[in-house]
Amino acid sequence: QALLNKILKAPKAELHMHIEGSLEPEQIFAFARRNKVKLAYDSVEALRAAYAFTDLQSFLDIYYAGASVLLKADDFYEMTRAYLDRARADNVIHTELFFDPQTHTERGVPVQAVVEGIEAAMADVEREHGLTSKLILCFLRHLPEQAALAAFKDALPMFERYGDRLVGIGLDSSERNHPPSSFARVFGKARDRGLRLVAHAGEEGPPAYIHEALDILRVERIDHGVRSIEDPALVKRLADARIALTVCPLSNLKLMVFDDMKNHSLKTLLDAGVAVTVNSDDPAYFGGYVNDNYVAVAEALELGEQDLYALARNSLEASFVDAPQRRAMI
Ligand code: ES4
Ligand code: ZN
Repeated sequence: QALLNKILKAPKAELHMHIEGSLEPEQIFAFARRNKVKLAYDSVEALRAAYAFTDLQSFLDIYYAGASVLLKADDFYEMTRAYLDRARADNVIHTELFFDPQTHTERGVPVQAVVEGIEAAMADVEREHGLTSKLILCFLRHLPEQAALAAFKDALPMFERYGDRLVGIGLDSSERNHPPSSFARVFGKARDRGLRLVAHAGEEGPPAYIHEALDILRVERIDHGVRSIEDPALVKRLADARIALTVCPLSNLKLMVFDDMKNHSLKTLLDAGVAVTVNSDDPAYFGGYVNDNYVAVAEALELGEQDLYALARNSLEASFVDAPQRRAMI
């Protein structure tokens, strides 16, 4: 209990958080009313009752429906502000947020409104409370690479204008049958511009997708990566190269990547020397914010003080902050 208290209070970074996944059902209904967007659910309770997922796709269908209520820069501002205020309660001192521009531009919302709203909330919270943050633009892998290339081109002015904060790109959405190698060109273009690179891999997809993300996309961190456990040579590679995994335990449980938290690969990966971090993914949908994720693995996997300290420290070390800030944080 004292140990859990310590980890709740420990300064930490959250590195795998889809900002659209922070929308609570109450917020979804409030935005829907305000923006006159029709929802397929009659009430907050009916929507929450639909949060019974069997796999990644069953979640994504509801997640994209939830995001459909976001229309104006103010909506993105309020959503981001609410998440950052919630993160402060968990002693998050730095966060790197994902957003999915294609989810919004296909509904006619300009990428400018999306980034402007999110960025303004980040700037305000940093100024008011010192919580620092960065933004990572994710491409939807269930769409063709052509769509990602178009989204990247569309967002280039955002990388110019908000370069201090909008630091990189990622790859998310349905993993099965959508290998990282399909996105080699767009990641190459981002790399040429000096952007930071991450990708979801090894959540539902095979360890081979993690190898592809490293070898072909040349990413610096792997989002999830929990199925690396099936490939001992890969585990050694991740440990030797200190490639961080941004693991999301409650997400993995809700989406049935593991049938029981006691069977989660986090502790085995940590013991093998992999730079594992703990994150919330889509906290409004998966039943917990970042501290809830620490508590869930601490209890199920009987983590000790060393383990918990390593997880929090890894999160600060794996972040994309510059060296002076990193030294000040650790
Ligand atoms: C996601 Cl859990 C997860 N996996 C892949 N893509 C996503 N987008 C939002 N949450
Ligand atoms: Zn994710």
